[in-house]
Amino acid sequence: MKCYELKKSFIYLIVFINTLLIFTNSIFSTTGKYNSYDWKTKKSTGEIKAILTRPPYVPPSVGNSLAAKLIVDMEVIELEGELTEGVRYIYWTFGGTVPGSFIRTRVGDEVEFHLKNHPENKLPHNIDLHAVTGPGGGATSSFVAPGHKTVFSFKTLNPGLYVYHCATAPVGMHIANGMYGLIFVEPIGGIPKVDREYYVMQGDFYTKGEYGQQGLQPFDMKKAVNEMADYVVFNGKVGALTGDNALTANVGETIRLFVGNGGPNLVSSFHVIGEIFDRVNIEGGTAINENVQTTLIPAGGAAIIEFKVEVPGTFILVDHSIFRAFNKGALGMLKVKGNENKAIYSGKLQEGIYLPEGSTIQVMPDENIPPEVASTKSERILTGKHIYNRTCLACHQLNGSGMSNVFPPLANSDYLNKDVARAIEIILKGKSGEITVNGKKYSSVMPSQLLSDEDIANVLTYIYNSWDNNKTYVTPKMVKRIREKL
Ligand code: HEC
Ligand SMILES: [Cu+2]
Repeated sequence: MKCYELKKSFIYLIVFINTLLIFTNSIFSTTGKYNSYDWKTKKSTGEIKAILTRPPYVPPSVGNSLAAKLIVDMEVIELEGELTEGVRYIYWTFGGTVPGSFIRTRVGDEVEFHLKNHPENKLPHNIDLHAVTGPGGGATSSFVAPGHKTVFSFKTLNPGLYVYHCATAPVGMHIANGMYGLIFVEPIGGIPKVDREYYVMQGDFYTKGEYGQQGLQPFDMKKAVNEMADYVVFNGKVGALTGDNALTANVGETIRLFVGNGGPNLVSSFHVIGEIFDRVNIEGGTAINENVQTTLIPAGGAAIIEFKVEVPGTFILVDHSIFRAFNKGALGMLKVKGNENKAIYSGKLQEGIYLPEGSTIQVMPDENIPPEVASTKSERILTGKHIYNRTCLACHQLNGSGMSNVFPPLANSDYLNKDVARAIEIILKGKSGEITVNGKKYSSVMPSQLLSDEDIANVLTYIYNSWDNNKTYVTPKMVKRIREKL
């Protein structure tokens, strides 16, 4: 009897200690900010100021901490920025960036949202968060004129990755100018830890001038209504995720991409060249699809994408509506460093890099095209032009103009004109690493081109004798000599 009582109280003690441990753990651990707890109502009274991050960064996980009152402080800022090199645009932003600051919260949080409209702004704005259960997703309560602020609150009922955006008339125009971002509501207990998390959001832009037309470009309402986008970009501008701005990772790491699509019009066929998504939270919800090549992200929608990187190289993020990627800017990069794994990927390419689609032309021998014979300089120029259009144009663009931050120009290129042997070598071997062309840095990948000596001589003669280059005449003999030395 006595023994039994002792055992019972011992069990009580254990249970008590355990409960205490669990409480202190959830109150003090993970973020270290949850330090108020109302013992009567058994609710956290913690008021936490939300950590907001600019793209491509994501705030730290909130893990399995208790729900709390989360203060989100966001400012609407209208500012001039660069859509691509030499093209200025007036962006309207949540927090000064496109997409707007990333908000991370958890199910059960009471979010107190402070929206400020900077006094120097010209227009009123508001916010509609898809994570809100309530009229207008908050839009009806958050309309705010320049120089004012508004506060409203909501409870996060559903976990998931949600888009937020401005919903002030004309709604399409506010979104087209960059007023969108993501809010992630973690499920109870949090989500599995990964090595790296990034924030990527697609958007389409409509300008008075065509793609690349220089100067300050006003918004074009007619093109927007007709859904004729001039730019389709990740994170607000061409090249926001290329070159020095590329996302980075190491071999063996697991990456989680929080990908949204602000639209206003276009649906994204999101794809990473050379990777397969191990897991995708479809449309940002709870359902997980596995082993996905391309995931559809609706305008005003999102997806959580996870994959492990097994081999080094540059992996290209695209909207696989592919002209958008190569001609309108929807192209980003994930640079993975580490040791090669020949069992998973080996090939004649350097660093195990997967060829972007634009270059499949070179890998397939031109079986159906009879070889064109050229013996004079002018014949080489003519033949070279056909080779250029088939082989190089996809990247270096019409008239050798290149694409800012991604593909260097061949027109009037100081780099090209300085050294013929080097140019021949680049075509034979491909090129990666940083180079400077006409004062601008490029750090990208050109795959080797499977062309004959004859073809290389012709295409280079064409390029050297076009677009203000220095008129060098390249012969098959010159190419042969360099090929033999490689
Ligand atoms: C898949 C895209 C792609 C294709 C196709 C391609 N290039 Fe390139 N090219 C690049 C990139 C990217 C660079 C810069 C590499 C770097 O940053 O190190 C480059 C660099 C160059 C350069 C040196 C830089 C300059 O601007 O003078 C030359 C010359 C060149 N390419 C010629 C060609 C020719 C000729 C062809 C066709 C036979 C061709 N390229 C096909 C992507 C491509
Ligand atoms: Cu607005």
